Amino acid sequence: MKIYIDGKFYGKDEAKISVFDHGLLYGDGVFEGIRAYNRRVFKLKEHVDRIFYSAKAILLDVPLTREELVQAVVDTCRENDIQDGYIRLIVTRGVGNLGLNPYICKSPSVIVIADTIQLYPEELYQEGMEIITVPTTRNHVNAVNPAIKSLNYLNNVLAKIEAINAGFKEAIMLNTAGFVAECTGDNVFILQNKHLLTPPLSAGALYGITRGVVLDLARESGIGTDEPDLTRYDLYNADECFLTGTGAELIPIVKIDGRVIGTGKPGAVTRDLVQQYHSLTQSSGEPIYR
Ligand code: PXG
Repeated sequence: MKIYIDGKFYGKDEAKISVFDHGLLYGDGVFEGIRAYNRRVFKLKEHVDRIFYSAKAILLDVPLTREELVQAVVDTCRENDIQDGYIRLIVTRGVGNLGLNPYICKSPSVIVIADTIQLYPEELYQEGMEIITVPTTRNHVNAVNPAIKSLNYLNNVLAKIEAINAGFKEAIMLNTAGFVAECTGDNVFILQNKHLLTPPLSAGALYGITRGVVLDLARESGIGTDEPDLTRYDLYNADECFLTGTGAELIPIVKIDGRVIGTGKPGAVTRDLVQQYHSLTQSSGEPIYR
């Protein structure tokens, strides 16, 4: 495995950053999780745009242009002979001292890792997954805005721990007002009266790339979409439910907090969107090999 750090490639054991990097000391940095399918990087421009937006929000200057960042990702995939894979793009604040002040850190680092990922077992994609809501509240938008894909994921990690300790693989997080925000690493959708609904970004959700693709696919199929505030009641009474994420793709949800969703099987609209998403991932993206 070859890992990209600031323009050079290193073997897995040699790919290291300083213990004084504020990415490690304070979670001060931003990242992206990206997928490659069929020798192409899916929605690469969208991921690069989002890391620039995340960086802007934390006053971090990405040391490369958008074009150079695209190139770094593609080069890392090629260096690792990637056909299908999962890519982690990271920009850290860089080396500073033990104080919080980020302005001490003069050169942010760019890291690209190309690997594989399997978030959930295949059978759950067929049968649907059961999830719960957890006590840990999603970060308030005026604290660390969940729209920022920052290296500080403790809010999500705490919720994930609560899910796993209770015997579940993913958790729904509510915001400080009690509305549904998102899951620890996935956005959440429901189908209600033939309308596809997902929480608004203001509820404290990441502007998921997969979320955006699914909203587009639904509209193209003539399915109405909306982004209203949702409560747990809305989830429990949904006709269908699924989660979206780069790693998870679309995964059907059939039970939430013990309530059976719809028929208890993945719904027809969900299954149709899964099909459409798969064909899109197979047929589009930034080519790795010319
Ligand atoms: N919400 C959050 C909080 C995320 O971290 C998504 C939604 C889905 O966004 P995209 O753009 O991928 O459709 C994410 C991204 C994991 C893991 O191990 C998940 C993500 C990132 C890193 C790790 O579950 N999901």
